[in-house]
Amino acid sequence: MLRLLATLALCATICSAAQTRNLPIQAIAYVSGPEVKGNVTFTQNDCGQNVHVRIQLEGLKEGKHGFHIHEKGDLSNGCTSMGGHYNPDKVDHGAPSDNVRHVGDLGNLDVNSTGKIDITYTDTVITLTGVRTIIGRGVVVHEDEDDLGLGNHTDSKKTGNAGGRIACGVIGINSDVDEWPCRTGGAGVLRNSLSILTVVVALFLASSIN
Ligand SMILES: *[C@@H]1O[C@H](CO)[C@@H](O)[C@H](O)[C@H]1NC(C)=O
Ligand SMILES: *[C@@H]1O[C@H](CO)[C@@H](O)[C@H](O)[C@H]1NC(C)=O
Ligand SMILES: *[C@@H]1O[C@H](CO)[C@@H](O)[C@H](O)[C@H]1NC(C)=O
Ligand SMILES: [Cu+2]
Ligand SMILES: [Zn+2]
Repeated sequence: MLRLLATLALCATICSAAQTRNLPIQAIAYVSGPEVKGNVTFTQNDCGQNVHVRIQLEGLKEGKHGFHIHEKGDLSNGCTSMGGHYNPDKVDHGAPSDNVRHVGDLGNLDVNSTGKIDITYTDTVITLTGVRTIIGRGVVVHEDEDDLGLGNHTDSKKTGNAGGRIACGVIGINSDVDEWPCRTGGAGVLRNSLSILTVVVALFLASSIN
Protein backbone atom coordinates (compact mmCIF):
# COMPACT_ATOMS: atom_id res chain seq x y z
CA MET A 1 0.00 0.00 0.00
CA LEU A 2 2.73 2.43 1.03
CA ARG A 3 4.73 1.48 -2.04
CA LEU A 4 1.73 2.14 -4.28
CA LEU A 5 1.20 5.57 -2.72
CA ALA A 6 4.87 6.39 -3.06
CA THR A 7 4.86 5.35 -6.73
CA LEU A 8 1.82 7.50 -7.42
CA ALA A 9 3.42 10.46 -5.67
CA LEU A 10 6.65 9.98 -7.62
CA CYS A 11 4.78 9.87 -10.92
CA ALA A 12 2.81 13.01 -10.04
CA THR A 13 6.03 14.87 -9.19
CA ILE A 14 7.88 13.78 -12.32
CA CYS A 15 4.89 14.44 -14.56
CA SER A 16 4.35 17.97 -13.23
CA ALA A 17 8.07 18.76 -13.43
CA ALA A 18 8.17 17.51 -17.03
CA GLN A 19 5.16 19.66 -17.88
CA THR A 20 6.89 22.76 -16.51
CA ARG A 21 10.06 22.07 -18.50
CA ASN A 22 8.47 21.27 -21.83
CA LEU A 23 6.48 24.39 -22.16
CA PRO A 24 7.85 27.40 -23.97
CA ILE A 25 6.87 30.41 -21.94
CA GLN A 26 5.63 32.98 -24.43
CA ALA A 27 4.20 36.46 -24.48
CA ILE A 28 3.14 38.82 -27.26
CA ALA A 29 2.52 42.53 -27.69
CA TYR A 30 0.59 43.95 -30.63
CA VAL A 31 2.27 47.26 -31.25
CA SER A 32 0.57 50.11 -33.05
CA GLY A 33 0.69 53.83 -33.57
CA PRO A 34 -0.50 56.28 -36.21
CA GLU A 35 2.04 54.87 -38.69
CA VAL A 36 3.75 51.93 -37.06
CA LYS A 37 2.21 48.44 -36.92
CA GLY A 38 3.48 45.05 -35.87
CA ASN A 39 4.22 42.76 -33.01
CA VAL A 40 6.87 41.81 -30.50
CA THR A 41 7.09 38.25 -29.19
CA PHE A 42 8.95 37.11 -26.10
CA THR A 43 10.07 33.51 -25.54
CA GLN A 44 11.70 32.03 -22.46
CA ASN A 45 12.51 28.32 -22.46
CA ASP A 46 12.43 27.90 -18.71
CA CYS A 47 12.30 29.77 -15.43
CA GLY A 48 15.43 31.82 -14.85
CA GLN A 49 16.60 31.67 -18.48
CA ASN A 50 17.23 34.49 -20.95
CA VAL A 51 14.37 35.93 -22.97
CA HIS A 52 14.45 35.89 -26.78
CA VAL A 53 12.74 38.94 -28.23
CA ARG A 54 11.50 39.00 -31.82
CA ILE A 55 10.52 42.40 -33.16
CA GLN A 56 8.50 42.61 -36.40
CA LEU A 57 7.42 46.15 -37.18
CA GLU A 58 6.70 48.26 -40.23
CA GLY A 59 5.98 51.90 -40.99
CA LEU A 60 9.04 53.25 -39.18
CA LYS A 61 11.26 56.12 -40.31
CA GLU A 62 14.77 55.05 -41.24
CA GLY A 63 17.23 55.37 -38.36
CA LYS A 64 17.44 54.48 -34.70
CA HIS A 65 14.43 54.38 -32.41
CA GLY A 66 14.54 53.90 -28.64
CA PHE A 67 12.79 50.69 -27.60
CA HIS A 68 11.77 50.01 -23.99
CA ILE A 69 9.52 48.13 -21.61
CA HIS A 70 7.51 50.74 -19.73
CA GLU A 71 5.92 50.25 -16.30
CA LYS A 72 2.27 49.98 -17.19
CA GLY A 73 -0.11 48.32 -19.61
CA ASP A 74 -2.37 51.37 -19.37
CA LEU A 75 -3.49 52.65 -22.79
CA SER A 76 -6.19 54.99 -21.46
CA ASN A 77 -4.24 57.98 -22.72
CA GLY A 78 -2.43 56.21 -25.53
CA CYS A 79 1.25 55.44 -25.06
CA THR A 80 1.58 58.38 -22.62
CA SER A 81 -0.18 56.53 -19.79
CA MET A 82 2.27 53.61 -19.86
CA GLY A 83 4.46 55.43 -17.31
CA GLY A 84 8.25 55.52 -17.28
CA HIS A 85 10.77 52.81 -18.09
CA TYR A 86 10.24 49.67 -16.01
CA ASN A 87 12.87 50.29 -13.32
CA PRO A 88 12.25 48.27 -10.13
CA ASP A 89 15.81 48.91 -8.85
CA LYS A 90 15.47 52.71 -9.17
CA VAL A 91 18.80 53.06 -10.97
CA ASP A 92 19.99 55.16 -13.93
CA HIS A 93 19.03 54.59 -17.54
CA GLY A 94 21.56 52.70 -19.67
CA ALA A 95 22.31 50.40 -22.60
CA PRO A 96 21.03 46.79 -22.68
CA SER A 97 24.60 45.57 -22.14
CA ASP A 98 25.33 47.88 -19.17
CA ASN A 99 25.45 46.53 -15.63
CA VAL A 100 23.53 49.59 -14.48
CA ARG A 101 20.35 49.92 -16.55
CA HIS A 102 16.60 49.92 -16.16
CA VAL A 103 15.13 46.43 -16.52
CA GLY A 104 13.13 47.91 -19.42
CA ASP A 105 16.13 49.30 -21.30
CA LEU A 106 16.22 47.40 -24.59
CA GLY A 107 18.28 49.96 -26.54
CA ASN A 108 17.51 50.99 -30.11
CA LEU A 109 15.84 49.53 -33.17
CA ASP A 110 18.06 50.29 -36.16
CA VAL A 111 15.64 50.56 -39.07
CA ASN A 112 16.74 50.57 -42.72
CA SER A 113 15.20 52.39 -45.71
CA THR A 114 12.38 49.83 -46.06
CA GLY A 115 10.87 51.12 -42.80
CA LYS A 116 10.51 47.51 -41.70
CA ILE A 117 12.40 45.64 -39.07
CA ASP A 118 12.48 41.93 -38.27
CA ILE A 119 15.09 41.08 -35.69
CA THR A 120 15.51 38.61 -32.86
CA TYR A 121 17.81 39.19 -29.96
CA THR A 122 18.33 37.83 -26.48
CA ASP A 123 18.17 39.91 -23.32
CA THR A 124 19.65 38.68 -20.04
CA VAL A 125 17.72 41.00 -17.70
CA ILE A 126 14.03 40.95 -18.59
CA THR A 127 11.99 37.92 -17.53
CA LEU A 128 8.52 36.52 -18.22
CA THR A 129 8.39 34.68 -14.88
CA GLY A 130 8.67 35.51 -11.21
CA VAL A 131 7.83 38.72 -9.40
CA ARG A 132 9.52 40.85 -12.06
CA THR A 133 7.57 39.47 -15.01
CA ILE A 134 7.16 41.99 -17.82
CA ILE A 135 3.73 40.54 -18.64
CA GLY A 136 1.07 43.22 -18.29
CA ARG A 137 3.54 46.01 -18.85
CA GLY A 138 4.05 48.11 -22.00
CA VAL A 139 6.31 48.02 -25.04
CA VAL A 140 7.12 51.50 -26.39
CA VAL A 141 8.83 52.58 -29.62
CA HIS A 142 10.25 56.12 -29.66
CA GLU A 143 10.62 58.73 -32.35
CA ASP A 144 14.33 59.32 -31.75
CA GLU A 145 17.48 57.49 -30.88
CA ASP A 146 18.05 56.40 -27.27
CA ASP A 147 21.43 57.89 -26.26
CA LEU A 148 21.86 54.95 -23.81
CA GLY A 149 22.58 57.33 -20.92
CA LEU A 150 25.65 58.81 -22.63
CA GLY A 151 24.25 62.12 -23.91
CA ASN A 152 24.58 65.50 -22.23
CA HIS A 153 20.84 66.15 -22.08
CA THR A 154 19.26 66.30 -18.61
CA ASP A 155 16.99 63.35 -19.56
CA SER A 156 19.86 61.18 -20.71
CA LYS A 157 20.19 59.25 -17.46
CA LYS A 158 16.42 59.00 -17.09
CA THR A 159 15.04 58.15 -20.53
CA GLY A 160 17.91 58.25 -23.01
CA ASN A 161 16.26 61.37 -24.45
CA ALA A 162 14.55 59.25 -27.11
CA GLY A 163 11.75 61.71 -27.88
CA GLY A 164 8.05 61.05 -28.35
CA ARG A 165 6.24 57.70 -28.20
CA ILE A 166 5.28 56.70 -31.75
CA ALA A 167 3.88 53.22 -31.07
CA CYS A 168 3.14 50.92 -28.16
CA GLY A 169 1.39 47.77 -27.02
CA VAL A 170 0.57 45.73 -23.93
CA ILE A 171 2.51 42.52 -23.25
CA GLY A 172 0.12 39.56 -22.83
CA ILE A 173 0.35 35.82 -22.20
CA ASN A 174 0.68 33.71 -25.35
CA SER A 175 1.10 30.20 -23.88
CA ASP A 176 -1.53 27.52 -23.63
CA VAL A 177 -1.20 26.98 -19.88
CA ASP A 178 -3.77 26.96 -17.09
CA GLU A 179 -1.27 28.04 -14.48
CA TRP A 180 1.63 30.38 -15.13
CA PRO A 181 4.94 28.60 -14.41
CA CYS A 182 7.32 29.76 -11.70
CA ARG A 183 5.20 32.73 -10.77
CA THR A 184 7.19 33.04 -7.58
CA GLY A 185 10.56 32.50 -9.27
CA GLY A 186 13.08 30.62 -7.12
CA ALA A 187 10.51 29.56 -4.53
CA GLY A 188 8.71 27.36 -7.08
CA VAL A 189 11.94 25.58 -7.95
CA LEU A 190 12.64 25.04 -4.24
CA ARG A 191 9.15 23.62 -3.69
CA ASN A 192 9.68 21.16 -6.58
CA SER A 193 12.95 19.89 -5.15
CA LEU A 194 11.38 19.59 -1.68
CA SER A 195 8.56 17.42 -3.04
CA ILE A 196 11.08 15.22 -4.88
CA LEU A 197 12.97 14.84 -1.59
CA THR A 198 9.72 13.86 0.17
CA VAL A 199 9.06 11.15 -2.40
CA VAL A 200 12.59 9.77 -2.10
CA VAL A 201 12.19 9.54 1.69
CA ALA A 202 8.76 7.88 1.28
CA LEU A 203 10.22 5.31 -1.15
CA PHE A 204 13.02 4.59 1.27
CA LEU A 205 10.57 4.06 4.16
CA ALA A 206 8.31 1.88 1.99
CA SER A 207 11.17 -0.40 0.96
CA SER A 208 12.48 -0.73 4.51
CA ILE A 209 8.99 -1.73 5.78
CA ASN A 210 8.76 -4.50 3.19
C1 LIG B 1 3.75 39.57 -36.46
O1 LIG B 1 4.01 40.42 -37.57
C2 LIG B 1 4.47 39.73 -38.72
C3 LIG B 1 4.84 40.77 -39.76
O2 LIG B 1 3.77 41.63 -40.02
C4 LIG B 1 3.40 38.78 -39.22
O3 LIG B 1 3.86 38.07 -40.33
C5 LIG B 1 3.10 37.81 -38.09
O4 LIG B 1 2.06 36.96 -38.47
C6 LIG B 1 2.71 38.54 -36.82
N1 LIG B 1 2.60 37.59 -35.74
C7 LIG B 1 1.44 37.38 -35.12
C8 LIG B 1 1.47 36.36 -34.04
O5 LIG B 1 0.45 38.01 -35.39
C1 LIG C 1 15.85 45.97 -44.13
O1 LIG C 1 15.44 45.30 -42.94
C2 LIG C 1 14.55 44.22 -43.18
C3 LIG C 1 14.01 43.73 -41.85
O2 LIG C 1 14.97 43.62 -40.83
C4 LIG C 1 15.28 43.15 -43.98
O3 LIG C 1 14.42 42.07 -44.23
C5 LIG C 1 15.76 43.75 -45.29
O4 LIG C 1 16.56 42.79 -45.97
C6 LIG C 1 16.58 45.00 -45.07
N1 LIG C 1 16.78 45.66 -46.35
C7 LIG C 1 17.94 46.22 -46.67
C8 LIG C 1 17.98 46.88 -48.02
O5 LIG C 1 18.92 46.20 -45.94
C1 LIG D 1 25.97 68.49 -25.87
O1 LIG D 1 24.86 69.36 -26.08
C2 LIG D 1 25.11 70.39 -27.03
C3 LIG D 1 23.91 71.34 -27.00
O2 LIG D 1 22.71 70.65 -27.11
C4 LIG D 1 25.40 69.80 -28.38
O3 LIG D 1 25.62 70.79 -29.32
C5 LIG D 1 26.62 68.90 -28.26
O4 LIG D 1 26.88 68.26 -29.48
C6 LIG D 1 26.42 67.85 -27.18
N1 LIG D 1 27.63 67.12 -26.96
C7 LIG D 1 27.64 65.78 -26.88
C8 LIG D 1 28.98 65.18 -26.63
O5 LIG D 1 26.65 65.08 -26.99
CU1 LIG E 1 10.55 54.33 -23.67
ZN1 LIG F 1 15.55 53.43 -19.27
